[in-house]
Parts: sequence; C-alpha cells; structure tokens
Amino acid sequence: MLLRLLFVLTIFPFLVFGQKKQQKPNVIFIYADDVGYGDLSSYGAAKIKTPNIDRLAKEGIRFTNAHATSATCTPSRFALITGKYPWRQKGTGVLPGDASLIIPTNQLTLPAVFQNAGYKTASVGKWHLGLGETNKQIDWNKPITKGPNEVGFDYAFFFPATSDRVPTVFIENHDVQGLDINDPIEVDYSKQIGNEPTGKENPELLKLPASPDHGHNNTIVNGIGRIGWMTGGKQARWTDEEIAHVFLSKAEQFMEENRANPFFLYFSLNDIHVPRMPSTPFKGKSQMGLRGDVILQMDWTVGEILKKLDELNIADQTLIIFSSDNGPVLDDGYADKAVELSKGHHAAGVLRGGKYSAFEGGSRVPWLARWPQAIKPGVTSDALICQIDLIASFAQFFHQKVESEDAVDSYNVMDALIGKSQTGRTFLIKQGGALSITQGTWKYIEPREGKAVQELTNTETGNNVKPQLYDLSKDIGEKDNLADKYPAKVKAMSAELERIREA
Ligand code: NG6
Ligand code: CA
Repeated sequence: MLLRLLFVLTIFPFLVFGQKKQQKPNVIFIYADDVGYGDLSSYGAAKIKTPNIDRLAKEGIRFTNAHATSATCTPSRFALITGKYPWRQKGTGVLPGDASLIIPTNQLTLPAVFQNAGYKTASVGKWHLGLGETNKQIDWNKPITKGPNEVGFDYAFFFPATSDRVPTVFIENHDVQGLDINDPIEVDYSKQIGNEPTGKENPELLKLPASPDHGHNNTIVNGIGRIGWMTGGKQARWTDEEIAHVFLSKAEQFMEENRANPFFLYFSLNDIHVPRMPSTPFKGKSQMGLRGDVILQMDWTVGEILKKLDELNIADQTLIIFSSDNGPVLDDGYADKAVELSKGHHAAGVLRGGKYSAFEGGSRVPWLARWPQAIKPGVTSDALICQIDLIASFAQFFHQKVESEDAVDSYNVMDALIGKSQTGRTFLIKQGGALSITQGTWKYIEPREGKAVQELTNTETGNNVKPQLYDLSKDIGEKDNLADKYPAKVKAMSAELERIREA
C-alpha cells in the first residue's frame, strides 16, 4: 500500500505535466514598434535597463539572427499576418490612416491558423494594415466594414495606423470608441479640412514641436501636430499619454476572459513609435529623454503581461514572444531630442543602418521567447528566423494543411523557435528600399539608385548603384563590401533573389 502510494506520488507530477504538455499553449506575440537591436539590456544596451523583457531571455530563448521582413511597419506586419513577402503585392508600403484593408480576406492568415485550431484570437494595439473596402473612403461614423475581425481576429481593439497619423481614435471591432454622433469624424490626407489649428499655422499651441521638414504639422491633437487632417470626433480622440495603459488593459481583459481556453493575442504596442509621449510614471525616468522613457514604459508593459500570466496561473502553458516590426530611428518627426539624449546609446547595436534601411539595422530585430513547458531557459540561438515564418510554423504545429496559394513565403521553423534546433531557414529576402537576400552568413544587397543617406532621419539607406556583398560572420556591421572579390557569389545570389522574386 505504502509502495503504491509512493509510486502514485512520484509519478503524479509527471502525469500532470504530461497532461499539460498535451494542452494547446496560449500564444502572445508582443510586437513593439521601432525597437532596435541595441535598445534592450539583454541585447547589450548599457545606458538603459529593460529587466522585464530581459526576463524572457533568462527564462527562455534569445535570438541573435531574427528578422522582420522589412524596415518599416506596414510591410513587416503584412508579412507576419499573411506569410507572404509584402513586395509581392502593390500598396504595402507605410499606409496613411485612411487606407483600405490590404490583407486579402480570402487567404490564410496567422490568426486564422489559431482560429482553425480552436483558439480565441485578439489583436490589441497598433493596426496599420488598412480598413474597409478597397478604393472606398472609410466612413468613421458607421461600423467599419473590414478590419482585423475579417482577417481572423475574434476581438480587436486598436488604432488605425500610427500615433502620428489621424484619425487619433481607438476602434473596438468595427466601431470608433466614444464617438458622439453629433460630432462626426472626417479625415483627409490630401487637403486641409475644417478650421482646427494645425502645427504649421499654430506652432505656439504645440507641446511637442515637430522636426522641420518631416511633415508632422497638420491637425493638432492633444498638443501634437499629426500627419493628415481631421475634424470632429473631439470626445473620441485619444490622449497619447494613456495609450500604453489603454492597450494593456484591453490585452489583460482578453487574457482574463480566455484564461480557461487557448488564446492567441497579437499585442501590438504603440511604444516606441513617435510621438513619444510617456505616461506620468515614466516621464524623465530614463535620463535619456522621451525615447528612453517610452522604452521603460514598454518594458513595464511586458512586465505587467508576465505578472498577469502568473496571476492567472497560465504562465507555464503560454508561449510569449517579444519582437519589433523594424529597426530603430532617433529623429522620426518630432523635436523630442532623441538624437542629443541618446549619446552613448547605440539603438541598432553593432548593426549598420536603422529603420528604412536595407542594412541589418533596418530589419534584424530583438526576438525573445519564453514557454516554460517547452523552451529551455537561458538559451541563445543564432538560427535564422523571420516573423513571416510564424504562420507555417504554427500551421505545422497544429497539423494543418496549408494550401499552395497561402503563406507562400513562410517556412516551418518551429523547432528553431522553441530552441529544439539551432537551424532556421536557409535564406531570407528582406526589404529596406533595396531588396537583399541572406543565405547562411552571406548577404547580398541588390543595386539601387537613390540617396545613400536619408537626411531627415539620418539613416544609411543601403542604396548603392553597385552590388553589395557582406560576410556577416566576420562583418556584421556591413562595412566591407566583398562584391568585387567574389563575383561568382554575387552572380549566384542575385540570380537566386531574382528567381524567388519571380516565383
Ligand atoms: C514615415 C513618417 C514617420 C513614421 C513612419 C511610419 C514622415 C516624414 N515620416 O513616413 O514619422 O510615421 O512613416 O513608421 O512622414 S512605421 O513604423 O509605422 O513604419
Ligand atoms: Ca515600426
């Protein structure tokens, strides 16, 4: 009897663990905005500390060779959601706030993979993939016809584009929140509408001045000039300082409501995009100005999500991933002194270029993942992985068949994602202005005309009329162009890039 009891007691934890392992894990993908390869202390930042995000590295896996497909937001997100390179479809560049939905509604999407596996799915945060029917003007005062709900999200709470673009309102599923029907919203990106002050005409009203020449000087909302003009919707307009808290509370609410069933949460942060407007607790906290302050706010947000997982007792069966949609930028349109106050902080770390660039700084991004039931803690991986691969990886994980016309550029790299293998994809095409192809440790950037430096943001674009070839194993900073030395390699890689582009 005693022996039997002992036996049961010893195997009981395994039974429970084994059972839990069978369960479908919750998946939370935290998508930060414009966070660079060198912006986190787990990636070498010394002037700023990100202890909550670093916890994911300690308790999970940290990737050194993880990528967004592109060096700006819309195309990177398009690839994440569809598994298709954004340059295969026209109109996938940075979208205005009144753009139509660019995700095809008849194709497989990442959230749909989770829905098909019986998950509840949510998109909380920045959207920036357009809304409504193609070529139709959005009526903000009626239910919006197409958006996150139509591409696989059961629940959505979001803003349409970026926080520097109108309309500056939150939308829950199809409806603008807090809208007074007697004060209808109108939005225009081609001409001034209404008679509200603009940053251009009334700079004295601004609490955060615009940088010269970037164009963040149209309608003023909350003391900040925006890109684009809007009228109406006064009550519905957000307060920038509250955005992080509003999104966090919606994310937490979704987690709470779905604690008992598997869920997929796409949590797309506004931080650290411009305008950088931290909430009161983070103002001045970083000693690095507003950009540093919103890094701390972002880190706090991640910490709150981790806390919520513990509180709901679902941390063990939750895979949580943190990554960024593109590389870093300091001056992206507002005079927030990011350049002056970031001295000694290398937002792109050892990488060349940043947001908008074809160099690694544009799209090699932080990627950390924790899943206590499946990922060994404290692992670093240099497997080549990309956000575009999530869809094929999870489809495979759930034993779902992917039709040949769906997610055409996505590869199953699940073993790499959870640290079971150090091998990811064999190649990757990325997009700054120019396209590049990475194969193993070699990277080829196709020739492209255009400025070598984008002056507004002071970014090295990667444009060069000559082919560029870098050996990333020796030269991660892409300083030494080896194209002349290895013409055969250039030829082979450019042919491969062409072949995939035409495929
Ligand atoms: C650029 C904006 C920049 C930012 C970016 C989108 C100008 C000069 N600059 O066009 O401020 O809004 O678009 O950023 O307009 S992203 O992270 O969403 O791609
Ligand atoms: Ca971005």
